[in-house]
Amino acid sequence: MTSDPIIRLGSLAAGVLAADPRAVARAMSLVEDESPAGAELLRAVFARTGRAFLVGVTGPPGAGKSTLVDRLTLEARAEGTRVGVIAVDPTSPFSGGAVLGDRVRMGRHAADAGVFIRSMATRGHLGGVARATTDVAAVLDAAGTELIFIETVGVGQDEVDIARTADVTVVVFVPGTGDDVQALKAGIMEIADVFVVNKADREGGDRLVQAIAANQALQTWTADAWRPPILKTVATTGEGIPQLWGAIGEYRARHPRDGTRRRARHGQRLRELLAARFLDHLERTLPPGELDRVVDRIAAGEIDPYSAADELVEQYVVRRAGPTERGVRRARRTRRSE
Ligand SMILES: Nc1nc2c(ncn2[C@@H]2O[C@H](COP(=O)(O)OP(=O)(O)OP(=O)(O)O)[C@@H](O)[C@H]2O)c(=O)[nH]1
Ligand SMILES: [Mg+2]
Repeated sequence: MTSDPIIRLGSLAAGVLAADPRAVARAMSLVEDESPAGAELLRAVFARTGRAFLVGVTGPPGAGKSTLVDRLTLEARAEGTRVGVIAVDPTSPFSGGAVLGDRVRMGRHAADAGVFIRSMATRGHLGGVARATTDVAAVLDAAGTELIFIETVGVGQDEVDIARTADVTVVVFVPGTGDDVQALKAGIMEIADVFVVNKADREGGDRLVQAIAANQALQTWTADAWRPPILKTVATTGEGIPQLWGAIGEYRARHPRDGTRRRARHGQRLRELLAARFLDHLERTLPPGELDRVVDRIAAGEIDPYSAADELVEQYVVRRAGPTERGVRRARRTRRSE
């Protein structure tokens, strides 16, 4: 292999596009670490993304999400669809535990070249997870993965956000845990396109179905609106899985060219990148020590952080804008005061 990083990266991108498992695994690590090489790789393969369908699966810890995804993967593989699975684990401080657990459950797909499985630990920097998940999904997409499951524990806002921006969102509940009440508070009801009551072999499955239905009944539904179905499953035996698979397919068929969520994902990503680059740029433009001096003033109670931020932007961004910009701003102000 050549030592030239650009050529190396080029061959990595080629490997990803050819769905070479080692290249895909390496590429996913690069983007997950948010390394510059990861960004370069995404640049190289981006034009080949946009075909994958993202299925968000979210719900409380231990609800059976991985077992469900494992079953759904079997359904997809039976149709010859190439599958990617991204499991986001908020608890593990490093990826070891999550990877092992999911490997055990997803073990039957280990030898299947049509399935990529990735566990991502959040490593305590929650803000980065949504970002990394989008990018890991883009790598799988570029590798020709047609269906990508994203499993998140529906506890934090970040996990909920990840599930929300998938093309279809499956929300999993289990009977007898009081999760239904918590979920209503967490606002998870609104993001569901399909409800699953898993562990329906347990007591209270029907009661939970009724509770979700009662909640749904509080909303007004227009005739053509998609009303999220509420399905009972036993993921361990496969009961109800064909119905769940069918519901996902139906949702997809009913929203054929719905690019809204894809657009939302891109919009979110662009804003994140801009914010990071803007801060970077500002830190490079400011006189040395300026930021620390402002922090000192905030700490001393001389200024609040909001005014400080406004002041910095006014001084180092707005005033540096070209004369035309200034002219436009002045013209606007004059117009307003007229
Ligand atoms: N009785 C019963 N057990 C189930 C069912 N589905 C999953 N389980 C069991 O529940 C446990 C948790 O399942 P997982 O699939 O790991 O759940 P998860 O939601 O992915 O868990 P985390 O990723 O840790 O949040 C496992 O022991 C499963 O075998 C079900 O329908 N009925
Ligand atoms: Mg799991």
